[in-house]
Amino acid sequence: MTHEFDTVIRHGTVATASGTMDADVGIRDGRIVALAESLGRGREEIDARHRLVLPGGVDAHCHLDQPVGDGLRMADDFLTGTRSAACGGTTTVIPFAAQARGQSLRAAVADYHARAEGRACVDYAFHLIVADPTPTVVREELPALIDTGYTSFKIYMTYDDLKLDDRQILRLLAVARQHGALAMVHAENADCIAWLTEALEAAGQTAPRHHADARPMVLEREATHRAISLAELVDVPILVVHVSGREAVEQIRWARGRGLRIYAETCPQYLFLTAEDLGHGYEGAKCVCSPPPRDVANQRVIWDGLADGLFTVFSSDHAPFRYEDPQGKKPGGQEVAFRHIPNGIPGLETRLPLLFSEGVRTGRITLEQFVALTATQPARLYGLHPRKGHIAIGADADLAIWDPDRRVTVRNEALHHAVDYTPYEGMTLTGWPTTTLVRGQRVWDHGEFLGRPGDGRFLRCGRPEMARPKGVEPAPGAYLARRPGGALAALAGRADPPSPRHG
Ligand code: DUC
Ligand code: ZN
Ligand code: ZN
Repeated sequence: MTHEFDTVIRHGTVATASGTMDADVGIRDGRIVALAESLGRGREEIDARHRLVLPGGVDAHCHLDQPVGDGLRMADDFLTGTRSAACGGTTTVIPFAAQARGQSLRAAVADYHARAEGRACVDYAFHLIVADPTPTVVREELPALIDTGYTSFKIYMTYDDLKLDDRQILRLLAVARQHGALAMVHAENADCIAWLTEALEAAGQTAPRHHADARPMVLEREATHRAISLAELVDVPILVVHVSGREAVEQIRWARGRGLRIYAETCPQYLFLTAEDLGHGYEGAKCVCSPPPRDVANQRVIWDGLADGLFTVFSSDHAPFRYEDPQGKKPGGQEVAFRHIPNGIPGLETRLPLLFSEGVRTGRITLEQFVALTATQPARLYGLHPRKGHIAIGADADLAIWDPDRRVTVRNEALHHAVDYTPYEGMTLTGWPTTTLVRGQRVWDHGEFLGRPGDGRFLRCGRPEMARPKGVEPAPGAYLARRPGGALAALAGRADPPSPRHG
């Protein structure tokens, strides 16, 4: 008997970012080749009656096997991290190839490829982290990497080993503009954090809960405003990552009101955790992340931003450190002062079920918004559309089949990451993916992980359409940048000239 398709997913409700339909999905050679009320036979048939068929999630912000130094180590590598992603309905991840100071950006990328190859179980692309924007990096390495499919990079405004000053940020934004990349910004004011940390330590206030005291919202607000202003000067879009609450949201709304292309990301920790979760003795270290979780009123602001379109993407910011681990939240086996606790919480597997249960099931956001925030828009924003994050003819058959009524109480022992806790332990959620397919292959099916290390493919990202400058009523910086061989281009790679003298 001949089959028209490799696989047919039958009788499901197919949801995209623009609507839902009752349809069969026909898959051949790893791609979606037909969508119709009723399709011919497939070699494999999946019954999706009473199920939702969604694009597999695109988690555009997660950290896997990223070198962190200081004797610390991330718990998840590309195998355990992507396994966990697949079991939570995510089919593409975009973690970070991080440059260390003094390291070439190309070397950082080569090292990161070696970590992923042969281990990833879902498809992956890389963002870059630029920590050392030397003239060679800015003039040669970064443009060459953008050309070859690494079209987004993260800029830090905090952390001593990563932070860049405004002039360095401007240079990188000019490169993003010139070469069509998207800059992502971690917006917190480093000097203010350092000052508050010193004061808290002097007062003996070193418990994990003081991590939140050292990073109040005003510091996120200031840095967000500054990042927006720098982007306006250069006339280039940016994405503000992991927005935590009202103060940063207000800055982004203000920027949008001015017609600037400022995109925003938020994460589960800002919907489901508060600063009080840092307050249970040293166990609070489990919820140490930056920016820190805020309070219930700020959670509402984030929900509003998801519902009204302020947020472009919803990512996990999975940054996995084990709690009972001398390379994790207890460095050297000790309960340490908050400044030494590695930042980050796990969330790759729970990202989608949390938002589905508490967003879609409660009516806070629509199913279409859910798909847009978790799959379609991340793919667009990072140059993976229309291949990823979308159900359409020709797209990769990356799909998650959801039981929208399934009740699951989150237990870390049932998750598939290598972290020894989840901040969401004991939450009961409604809705969970029963089956996940990557390019037509089942990687998660009714409680069983079926993926194979090495089956995940590296994705070269295109230049994102959303990263295009406005090019309207340009700021002076933009004018300079647009001229062929213009002044801003020339400045991009220059070493710092001496500062003007005073007096
Ligand atoms: N920023 C991130 O994006 N992830 C983890 C920690 C941090 O500060
Ligand atoms: Zn960050
Ligand atoms: Zn992160």
